[in-house]
This record gives sequence, structure tokens and C-alpha cells, in this order.
Amino acid sequence: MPDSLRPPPFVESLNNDQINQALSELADLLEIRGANPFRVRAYRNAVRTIQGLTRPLAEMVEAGEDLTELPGIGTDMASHIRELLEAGSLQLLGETAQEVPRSLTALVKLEGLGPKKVKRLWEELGVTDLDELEEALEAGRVQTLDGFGKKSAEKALRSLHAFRKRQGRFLRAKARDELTPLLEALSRAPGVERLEVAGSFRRGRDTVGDADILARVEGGEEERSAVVQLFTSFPEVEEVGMAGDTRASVVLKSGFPVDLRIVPGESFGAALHYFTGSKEHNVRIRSLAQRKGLRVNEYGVFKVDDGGNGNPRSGTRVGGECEEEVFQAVGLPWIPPELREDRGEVEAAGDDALPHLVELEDVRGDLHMHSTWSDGRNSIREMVEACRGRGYEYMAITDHSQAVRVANGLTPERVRKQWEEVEEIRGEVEGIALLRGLEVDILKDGSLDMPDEILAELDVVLAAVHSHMGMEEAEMTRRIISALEHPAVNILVHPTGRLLTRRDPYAVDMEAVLTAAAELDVAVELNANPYRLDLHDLHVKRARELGLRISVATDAHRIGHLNFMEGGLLQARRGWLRKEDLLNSLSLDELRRRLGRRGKGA
Ligand code: DGT
Ligand code: CA
Ligand code: CA
Repeated sequence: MPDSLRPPPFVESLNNDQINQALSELADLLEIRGANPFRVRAYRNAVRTIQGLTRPLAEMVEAGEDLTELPGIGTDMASHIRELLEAGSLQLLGETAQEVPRSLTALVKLEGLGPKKVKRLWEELGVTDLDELEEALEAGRVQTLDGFGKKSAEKALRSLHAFRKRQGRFLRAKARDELTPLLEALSRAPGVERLEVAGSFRRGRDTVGDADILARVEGGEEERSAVVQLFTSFPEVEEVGMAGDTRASVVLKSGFPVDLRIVPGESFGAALHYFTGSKEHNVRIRSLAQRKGLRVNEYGVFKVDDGGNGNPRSGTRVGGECEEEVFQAVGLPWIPPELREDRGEVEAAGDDALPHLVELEDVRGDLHMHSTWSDGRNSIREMVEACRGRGYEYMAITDHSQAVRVANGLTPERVRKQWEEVEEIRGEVEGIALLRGLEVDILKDGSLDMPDEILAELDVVLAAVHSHMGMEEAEMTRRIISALEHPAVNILVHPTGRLLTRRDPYAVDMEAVLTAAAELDVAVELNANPYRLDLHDLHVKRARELGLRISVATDAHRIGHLNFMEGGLLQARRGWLRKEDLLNSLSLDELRRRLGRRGKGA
């Protein structure tokens, strides 16, 4: 947690529930670690006592009452409570979380899994969070452990999905995978003329809360109800929330909620605009309309010549069939959905200054990927063939350096060996330039995990943080900037370390990092892995303002991952990037010149 978010002492003390949450989390972690059962029980007892209290602990402490007089509260527990009230956090919890991944506590709460089972999943299968558990369950690996039958695995999967439902947001890429077969089934229904997924999905957000599908259906009531019927009976549907004549909502088995609306042709554009949002963007467009005596809503664009009688469909219809008409009505050009967040796009459109957003054709190469030399699944040759198949002009193989042991990172000797293979492949393959790259680990003190002689001979050096992510913000910021100061570094990759739905970004002052990168002429990456999408959109926009070049790269660990590029570009567009803001839109010559500028003497 960045310091700025930590509650200042005594200003707003934790309430009893929050204290309980910390103590139970600690109990879970200790139990997963295999701590003395008496010790674990002490925490659980304290939690039970606190649950039964009728007064805030903060008040009792302030009144000088002796907490050890409460049943189940000893001296240790009392001092934990005081620490929580004073500091807002518990040092022991932080320390324990260094040993046992905090994300495991979410597993403990699933039906059929207690701390003991979670401990085994962690130790024997390497499961550390819900996503990994889901993977292990679906691959049938959990069922192979002693004491985990088919029944209990099914139970765990069901309760995991239910948990997801509560938790709320889904990776856009997962949502897309779930929507694809559904859209395909719907598109085959008689009368279906057009299908669009609106909402945050269309705006290209990294995660989505639900899907908002719009359908245009030719024909009459019969066709419409057949579409609704098809939608609600789709095999992946777990639960039907509501099903009317032109609307239905369902929840898929994964917990992902999907809405369907059947919209008449004359309103389709207006509905598409309305349901694409964002809410903030819509508010801006509506108020522009009002000033022109118009009403814009999901039914269309209307001239308010009815004195505003409250009927949303009254007045003279002046548009609504396509989105352009909505924008036209308020005197604006069409705005790409990725920009519709009220982050200046309405003003830019008004000044005819919308950016020409980057597209897939602008991408000439991929500058971050792994091979079997470290933790990738495909050989360099296979990666090269796949990149060539995508029509790239260049690519870089960027395996890990040795500090990243779990990824079989390369020693200097292995780097040199890898170059021999690179040389061989260069001789064999035509039509694509294979760059010698490396994803160098930024060590705790900000130095790089590779000798300078090696770094100097690489075509492209990526720098990344993979360890000690719990540092204080100021220290982490210094660590990263000092790595960027090394003249060999070309690109700071996955700059915040976040893993969507799994891990928060580490504490780091991104404004300072981006400013330093701009001064030092280092590029930053927008990592296109759907869990990362790191930089996030606001930082992408800021990086562009600072004049940085951005490398949109897949970090592919297998051939299939090269397709992440598309999702990365959506996020690039959300960050207002144009072709000329990308590093990997440069021609090979321009790229080489740029990479060589920093101390590699090329
Ligand atoms: P999500 O699903 O949480 O990722 O985000 P969205 O943007 O898809 O939001 P959602 O599904 O609640 O609604 C879809 C769009 O419908 C939203 O972007 C704008 C529009 N919309 C929904 N409710 C309202 C509202 O109360 N006022 C206005 N102006 N627009 C709304
Ligand atoms: Ca939505
Ligand atoms: Ca919705």
C-alpha cells in the first residue's frame, strides 16, 4: 500500500470488522504455513470475542481499558490490536505474507477447501491464487492429489465461480473468449442483422463488469422471442436473471454476467452510443445536445419541439440509426470508443484534434518474448517462424537473466551460447530481422543482473523488476530510475508489476519514473499480456504527453501469446497513442538507430 493511502494514526482508526479481518487473515496465513495449532487457535478465539463486542475497540483503548480482561485476548493479542489501531496495519501480517502468498487466503474461503488443503495445493501444485486454482482444477491436477476426490474438486470449482461473481470484474480477454461462441450462436438465428458488444468491452477496458450485447433483429415478435430464447438457453448459461420481449440478462457458468437488448434499426446507433458509454462521456454529449435544443438518448436524437413532455421518444426524430448521427447532431466527428472516458476527447473532437489512433498494421515487430532458453515453451526458431507469419519486419528474443531463477534465467555464459544459435538462425531465415535481446532483472539496489560487456553487445535491453516488490515507494522509485540510468537499458518493461485480478501494482511513483525515462531517452513498454496490460491507460497517455516512445509488446511465452498484440493495441488506443508514439512502428533502420543511441555504440 502506498504511504499516502495508509490511514494516519488515530485519525480514523480501524473498526472492529477491519481488525477482525486482519487477525483472521493472519490466522489463515499462519495455518497455511503450518504454524503451531494453539497459536492459530488463539487468533481465531480473539476474532470470535471481537465479533461479540458491542463497543468499538478503538473507544475501549482510548478509554484506557485493559483488553486482556476480555475472554480469549492475551497480551500478544492486545498488542496486535493496539498496533492495528495506531498504525492501521500489522507488521507480523506483512512479514508472514512474505512467506505465504496473501492471495491464498481467498482459497481458504472456498467451499470444500480449508487451510490444510490449501497448504497442499500450494506446496504440491504450486497454486497461489484463484486463477491458478481454476487452471489446476480444470486440468484435472487437483483430483490427482490424495484426499481430493472428483466431488470435492467440483465443489471447489463451483464455489470459485460463485466467488468470482461476487468479486466483480473479469479480464477483457476472458470475456472475449466467453462471448465468442455465444455471439456466433446468436448470429445464426433467423432475423439477426447485427450484433455488437457495447459497454466497457467495446471501449477496450482491461477488465469488464458485464457484457452489454445489442442486437438488431428483422421480422416480428416471433423472431425476437426466438433470439431471447436462444440466448437464455445457451449451454454456458448458469442462471437467467430476467427474460422479456426485447431484453434478457444471464450469468454464465464462470460468473460472467451478460445482458442482451434487441434494438430497432432506427435506434441502433443511438443505443450503441448510449450503451457503449462511458457514463461520463454520455453526460458530456447529452449536455452538448441540450444546448442545441436536442435530446440524445438510447432511442435516438430528437428535436425538443414538444415542450419536453417527459416522453423520451417524443419530438421530431433527427437521427439515431448510426453512431455518426449522434455525434453529428452535437457538431462533432465520430469518436473512437476507446477514447470515450471524458478524458479530453470531447474537447479534442470539438477542435478537430482527435488523434489518429494506432492500428495493427502500424506494428512492425515485437520486442519482448521468451524461448525455451528461459521459461518460454517454444524454441527461438519456432518463435521466429511465428513472427514471420505475422508479417513482422523484426523481433527480439528477450529471455530472462539469471536472478530470475524460477524462470531458468540466463547466465552470461548462456547468453553467449544463445547468440551462437541466434547467429545460425539469422543465416537460415529470411524476411525478418532477429534482434539479440535480454530481459535483464533490476536487482534490489537498482543495478542490472548482467555484466556490462554482455549488455553492450545486445541489440535491445529490457529492464524489469521481478523481486522485492514490497519495497517502500520512494525506494522502489529510486531503484527503477537508477536502472534506467544505465546506458545499456532501452526499454523499461511491465513498469508497475500489476497482474489484473491477481496482484496490485507495486508502490512506485510513476510520474517520476516516466519523467526520468523521458530525460534518459529510455522507452517504456505497454505489456500486452492480458493479465498485465502494464502500463495502464492513464500512464500510457501521460507517457505520450512526455514524448516517450512506447513499445507495445506481447511478452510471449509461447507462439499463441503473440496474439496478445491486439489487446495491447486496444489499451494503447485508450492511452491516445498514434503510430508515431510507438517504438515498434519504426522501420528496422530507425529502430536500430534509436536503440543504439544509448551507449551501445552501434
Ligand atoms: P462495466 O460493465 O462495469 O465494465 O462498465 P460499463 O461501462 O460497461 O457499464 P455498464 O455495463 O453498467 O453500462 C453500460 C453503459 O450503459 C455505460 O457505459 C453507460 C450506459 N449507462 C448505464 N447506466 C447509465 C446511467 O445511469 N446513465 C447513463 N448516462 N448511462 C448509463
Ligand atoms: Ca458492461
Ligand atoms: Ca451492463
